[in-house]
Amino acid sequence: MNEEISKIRNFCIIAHIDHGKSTLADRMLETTGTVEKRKMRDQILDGMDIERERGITIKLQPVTMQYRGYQLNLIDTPGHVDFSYEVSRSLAAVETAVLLVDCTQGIQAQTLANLYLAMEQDLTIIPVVNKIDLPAADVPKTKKEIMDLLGCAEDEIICASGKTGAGVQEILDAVLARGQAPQETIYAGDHSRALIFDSKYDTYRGVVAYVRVFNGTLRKGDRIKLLFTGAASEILDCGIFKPDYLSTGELRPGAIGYIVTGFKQVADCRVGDTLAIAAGDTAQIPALPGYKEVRPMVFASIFPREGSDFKELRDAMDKLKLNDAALVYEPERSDALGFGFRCGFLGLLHLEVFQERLHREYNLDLIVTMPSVAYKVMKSNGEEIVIRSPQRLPDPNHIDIIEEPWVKLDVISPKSYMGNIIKLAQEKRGIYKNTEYLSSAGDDGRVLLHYEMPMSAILTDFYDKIKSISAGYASINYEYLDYRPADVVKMDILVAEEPIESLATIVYQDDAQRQGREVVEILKKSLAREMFAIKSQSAIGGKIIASETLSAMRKDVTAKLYGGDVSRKKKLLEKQKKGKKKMMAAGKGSVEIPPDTFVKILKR
Ligand SMILES: Nc1nc2c(ncn2[C@@H]2O[C@H](COP(=O)(O)OP(=O)(O)OP(=O)(O)O)[C@@H](O)[C@H]2O)c(=O)[nH]1
Ligand SMILES: [Mg+2]
Repeated sequence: MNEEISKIRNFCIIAHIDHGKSTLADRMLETTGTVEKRKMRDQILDGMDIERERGITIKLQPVTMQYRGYQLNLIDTPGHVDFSYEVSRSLAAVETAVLLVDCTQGIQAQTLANLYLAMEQDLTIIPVVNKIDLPAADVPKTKKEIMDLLGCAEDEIICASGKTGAGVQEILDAVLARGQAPQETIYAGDHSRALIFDSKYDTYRGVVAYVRVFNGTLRKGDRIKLLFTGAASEILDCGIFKPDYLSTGELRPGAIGYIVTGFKQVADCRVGDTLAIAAGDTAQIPALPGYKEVRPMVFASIFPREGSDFKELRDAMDKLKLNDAALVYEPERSDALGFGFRCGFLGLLHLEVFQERLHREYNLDLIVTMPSVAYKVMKSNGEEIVIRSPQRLPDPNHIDIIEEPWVKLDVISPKSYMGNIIKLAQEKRGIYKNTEYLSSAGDDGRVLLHYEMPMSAILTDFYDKIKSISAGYASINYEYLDYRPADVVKMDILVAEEPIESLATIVYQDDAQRQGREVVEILKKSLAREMFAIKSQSAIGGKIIASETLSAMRKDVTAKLYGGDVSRKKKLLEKQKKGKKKMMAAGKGSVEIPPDTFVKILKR
């Protein structure tokens, strides 16, 4: 191994959401003098506005630091379950994972999920008990949980605080001492190769690839070829993250950095692809192991509010897709809403964030349909189709069986909330499998409950409910399991007698009445009063199952006419009546459905 590569350490920080990854990264950036004091701010690696506003990490973020003569390449990762693809892609670029556990919370569902991802990659795990400055800190108990989980010795666990900076040097030293240096993978050829683990569209630089170099050196001006897409170009510039782009002109073996690719089409540059320095035939160059395809869990359609914005929407989607590898989409056309895209997401937060990015970064005004899982339909003629949108559900007479996706659900909770959780899971059609005890820490120990559950239940309010019945202590993780038969029907929603396509959903037959009621009640509350009464209705197969009416606002047009002139008063009232008729006739255009209505309906 050459001298230089032995002085590199690549590592990730992984943890459950909010356990303090980005804050700890701040302290590392300070300790290593990577960011000037005056430029420092909280969670500096959370660069996007949405990340800062919501206080959560959404995107992985690499940064290069110098420490005791070593080059440390850190990747900060998100903790929320919807962004776990960011974590798994980061893990493939590093040798070491610093696993944080907030000592007021203990091991949570994503602690486990992310740890298992790191173990699959054979990474060195450095366990850290974090937030030891908090009054509610329970360090011994958290240490015990970690030892039970990893089978490690107590003195391998580092105690730290991202608030006070305690333990930060110790963690960095452990990354140097316990973490492996990157290895140049051995293979017969001598081409330089790098793994693309993320990418981004930059207004000035165009398509930028985030890479981990596995063999050789990449230099500005080199001809490059992507082994999967076959796209060829030239390195226009390359460098490292400080955390802003810092041009270095070359990337050495083992390094993590960025490459300005010169690709004209964003589709050319795919995460998981191998970037090789080569011109001409590349058939003899083996590709690096890429990534598993992600399986979208939630589908919703996105339409521009103004039909003329469709091209802008398509362009924005392509660019955002480059920075959001978990997103899938295909064009769609709807009679009521025009041209748009059917999109697949990993969860509701993913959908929310994507929608918000389209709005903020591309200034697009959108209509988003009610999110839904993908159903499998066996038609009576034997044909099997996948339905990702309620609109596409065939006529019930032509359906033999509908199947819905199920997930394997893990819930971690203090023992005392177990009863509440079991009750909630039952209401959501969950099937209880078994319970594991996380630690032998007596009566206040915590449990890991295993369930199987329809994915649609988790899509709606499950996460919020589980938080509220456990005083915020329980956490969940889930993964796709299989498809199972479901007795479901399409429920239409009508406002002012007009079907509102974006609000149609697929519901359980035995629950349709209740859901239909709830939706019209929410609509009644969220619609703005008009000059005419607005009826909201739920319907199944053309049959109204629930209805609510929001009464008209009666503008008193005659109020200003005191006394006298009866004929004028009559005329004015006539005019008002006509106005009402006109508005009613305007149909769907006349009643505004507030954009947050679907979130209210989902989270009812
Ligand atoms: N008291 C105390 N608070 C901390 C510490 N570390 C983080 N916090 C707070 O915990 C919250 C979450 O911190 P983040 O650093 O954003 O957590 P994260 O793990 O990066 O969160 P995600 O990236 O969204 O998963 C913030 O309000 C921090 O101020 C710590 O060591 N002590
Ligand atoms: Mg973070």
